[in-house]
Amino acid sequence: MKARLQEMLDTARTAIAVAASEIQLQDLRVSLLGKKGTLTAIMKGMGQLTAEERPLIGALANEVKSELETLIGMRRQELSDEEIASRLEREKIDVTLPGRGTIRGSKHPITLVTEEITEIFTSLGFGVEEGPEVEKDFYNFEALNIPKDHPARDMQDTFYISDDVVLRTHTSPVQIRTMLRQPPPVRVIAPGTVYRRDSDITHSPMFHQVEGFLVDRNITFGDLKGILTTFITQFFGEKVGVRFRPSFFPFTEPSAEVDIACVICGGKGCRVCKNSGWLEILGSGMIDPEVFKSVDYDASAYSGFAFGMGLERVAMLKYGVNDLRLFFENDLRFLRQF
Ligand code: 2NL
Repeated sequence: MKARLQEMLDTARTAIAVAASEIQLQDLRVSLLGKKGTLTAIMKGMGQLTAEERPLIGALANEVKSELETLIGMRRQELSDEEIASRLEREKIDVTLPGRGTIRGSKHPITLVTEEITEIFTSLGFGVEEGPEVEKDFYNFEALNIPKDHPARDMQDTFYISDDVVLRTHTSPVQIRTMLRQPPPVRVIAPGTVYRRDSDITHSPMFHQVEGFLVDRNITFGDLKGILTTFITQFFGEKVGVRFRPSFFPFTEPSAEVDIACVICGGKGCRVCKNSGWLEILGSGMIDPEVFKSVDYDASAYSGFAFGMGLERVAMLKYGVNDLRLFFENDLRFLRQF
């Protein structure tokens, strides 16, 4: 029995040393030391031993058992350490790697100039109004003293929805609605999308405008010049040259177009300013008494000025964009630059 115990110990040592997993080790433990295991099987022979041999073999069996338990415990610890080490290796992350970063969009240049213009005028006390893009003929034309036979009403320029409904050709109808809603004093700008039947390299059938007006007692052309000069110098820079040039609009009298010194050549003359040294950026004037009549304002007690500008043009000059179509193509290589 002693030899069998010794032999079992030797075989078991090797088996424990090569056990490749904790499950294998557990199975091994059951087959060696369990109720139906090798050790139990050997000990069944105890009955045949003499009274002197029995305690010796019993002690030896206990030693074998306790040695195997120690070996199994050590091997279990080894396997568990190996598993932890291999998981640490497999699941290693480099916390110093840079993050992937969030891809951020950017604002469209037309949005940027709209916001900047709005900021300048609100700081001068103007409110901001919006209105419908599909308009009654009355708000778009009639109330603005644009008579039925005026060239601006020509089928070539206006999108007609029906006989007396159009896509607004400017944001003036927003201002007419504002005046019909509230009495003077009032100062408001109206940014928005407008439509004209015009489509070539320099005209888009849908484009953007900001119009504005101010009505109060004793408003003069001096107020118009002051407000618009303040706006232009804030928008294009303190040093930019500004000039007011007589013009005509059916809804203002007198009327003036406003030019800035060419932002490309500084006034010397170039292709962009067609060698004049000046760029037109605004139309303006003192609101015609005929318009006041349409909105029931008392023209003998109140006066006011109004102005309008095209945002694509302003954005082209401000950002040095040389092709109008870039604003409508939504090419990300263009849009990402703003
Ligand atoms: C231009 C010219 C202008 C106005 C717009 C206006 C509005 C009302 C009454 C009187 Cl409700 N006038 N708007 C006045 C003068 C010029 O725009 O060249 N726009 C791009």
